[in-house]
Amino acid sequence: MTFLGLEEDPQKAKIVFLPAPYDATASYLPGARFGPRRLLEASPYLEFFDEELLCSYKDLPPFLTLPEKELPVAPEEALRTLKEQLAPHLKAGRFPVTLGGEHTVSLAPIDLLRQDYPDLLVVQIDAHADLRATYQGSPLSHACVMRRVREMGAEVVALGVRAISEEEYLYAQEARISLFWAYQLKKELPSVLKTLATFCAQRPVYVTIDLDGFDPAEIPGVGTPEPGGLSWYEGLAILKTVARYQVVGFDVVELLPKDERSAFFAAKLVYKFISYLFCPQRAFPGGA
Ligand SMILES: [Mn+2]
Repeated sequence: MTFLGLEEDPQKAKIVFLPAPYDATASYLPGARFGPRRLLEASPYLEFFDEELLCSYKDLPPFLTLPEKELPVAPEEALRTLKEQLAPHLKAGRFPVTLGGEHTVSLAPIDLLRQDYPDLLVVQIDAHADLRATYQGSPLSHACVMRRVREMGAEVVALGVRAISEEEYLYAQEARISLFWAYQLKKELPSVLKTLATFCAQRPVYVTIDLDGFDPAEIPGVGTPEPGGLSWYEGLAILKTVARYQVVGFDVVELLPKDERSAFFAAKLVYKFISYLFCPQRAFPGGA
């Protein structure tokens, strides 16, 4: 199974898709392990021509979709397996796109990329801060993932957050994590994007997209649907802004594909972001 259902030539590939079918620490609704497969299955049904950028996959660098590997239940072992699978492709200079799976899987590409980009900035789209020290007894849980990222030394900017514990809030202040609440994005998106751009201009950027950052009315197929999330176009405005800078990888996680439209939404989001990053036209009508 390949992204967009295309025939791929591994020698030529510049963009690599890593399926990460993992949901062992899911707390509310399990099933994100089926996310990568459903996203890939939906992807051939996308319209390949992009009406905004006036380009298609033929204008983009060639893709390679890695085979989906069954992952061990223990998170540290699952992460090790993912890193082993991805590492040779990073060495070959390929741009990594990780498809989740629960949010914990982001630690694999981020850990690897930090070796090449020690000053990495991680831009997070998410309903939750994911800054707990531990969750249900585990430090390697979807609810702790961004705390682990911060502890690795990466700067973190989170957008769309609307569910946070007091502990996480205090940690975010102490660790100087920039949080842009969902209500702020709704009210003052242009000024948030301006601030985001100043962060991204300074260092290489990794983007982690937890699909629950979007509104569950648009994408109900997530593990923890929080009301009041980003619209499709608000999310695209964020990705367009970030795409103007040095993005070195991204992931789309927490797809819990219990309906068709959520997998389609996720597949289209992946295609859109890749197009923003790599389409040579990058016309960006409407401004970004
Ligand atoms: Mn998350």
